[in-house]
Amino acid sequence: MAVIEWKKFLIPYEQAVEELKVKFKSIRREYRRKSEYSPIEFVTGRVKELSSILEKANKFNIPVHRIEYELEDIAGIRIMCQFVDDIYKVVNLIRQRQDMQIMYEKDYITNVKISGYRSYHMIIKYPVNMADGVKEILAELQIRTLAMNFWATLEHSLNYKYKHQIPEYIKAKLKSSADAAFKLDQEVLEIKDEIMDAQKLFEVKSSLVSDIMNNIFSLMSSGRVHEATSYRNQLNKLISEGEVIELNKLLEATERSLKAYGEV
Ligand code: 0O2
Ligand code: 0O2
Repeated sequence: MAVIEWKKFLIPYEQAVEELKVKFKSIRREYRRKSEYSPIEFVTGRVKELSSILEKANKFNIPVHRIEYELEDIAGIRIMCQFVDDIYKVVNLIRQRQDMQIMYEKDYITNVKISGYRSYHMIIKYPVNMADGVKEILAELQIRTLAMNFWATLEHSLNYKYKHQIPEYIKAKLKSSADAAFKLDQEVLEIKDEIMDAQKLFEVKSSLVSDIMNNIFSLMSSGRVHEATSYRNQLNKLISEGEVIELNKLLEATERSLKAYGEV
């Protein structure tokens, strides 16, 4: 295939990656809007480099016309979770979707790879609406914790540097760091409720602060500078150490002030 043909070949994959990133990021946004805990921490995506596509096709003896059917990770999405049990929540969310079809799943969390690699993979068929019709492509979803991602990223760079011939002493270090990442995932799972409470508290407080600030701006813009300044000073005192109950009281006070002047 000529370069121009390759560029054309990759268009639906590029579109699929963009769309899937938006879709998974929206799930996170929806949870946050509802002030609920999101099993998705962040999402990344990429289209495989042409050199890597050709390298993999060569390795597995895949002829050019079969690449789109046999190379499943030309479009790749990575979904990062904070905790191991979030991964299975995300897997279930994906299983319920109507806009993608699961071809098969690979659970490298239960079946850890010899390298120490852990992650949950799902190969999906995804329809892309192109200018001249629908094109179905294959995409790989990798779902993993932050610790799994940290390890896989380091190991991937070392494999790249040593062209898959990592020296034994580095391999041994990688193996023990994979064990450490596994232990980290297990230990944080034990304090998941504590961590979730802390994160929720942070969300609640920052939402209160932003509502109070909005009210202060409204007071300010309607010329009640004195009142606004007084609330601003009270908020400054509460921002670092204030409890939710105190922030709530301040929010109510600013709302009363606005109501008194018929602004809400
Ligand atoms: P925000 O505001 O940071 O939440 P893009 O095209 O930029 O949307 P792309 O090209 O995949 O997405 O970018 P990239 O650099 O791969 O990162 C995607 C998102 O993941 C970005 O957020 C990064 O901030 C976030 N990200 C990357 N690495 C980490 C990490 O180690 N921890 C956390 N928490 N987030 C990370 P957004 O979507 O731009 O939005
Ligand atoms: P990239 O884009 O560089 O990440 P394989 O037989 O392993 O070549 P297969 O059978 O198609 O590939 O799928 P598999 O084993 O499920 O792996 C697909 C992808 O999972 C890999 O893509 C990696 O992203 C990731 N992966 C699998 N095993 C490992 C591992 O031991 N370490 C790390 N860091 N990542 C792994 P590619 O092809 O490497 O491409």
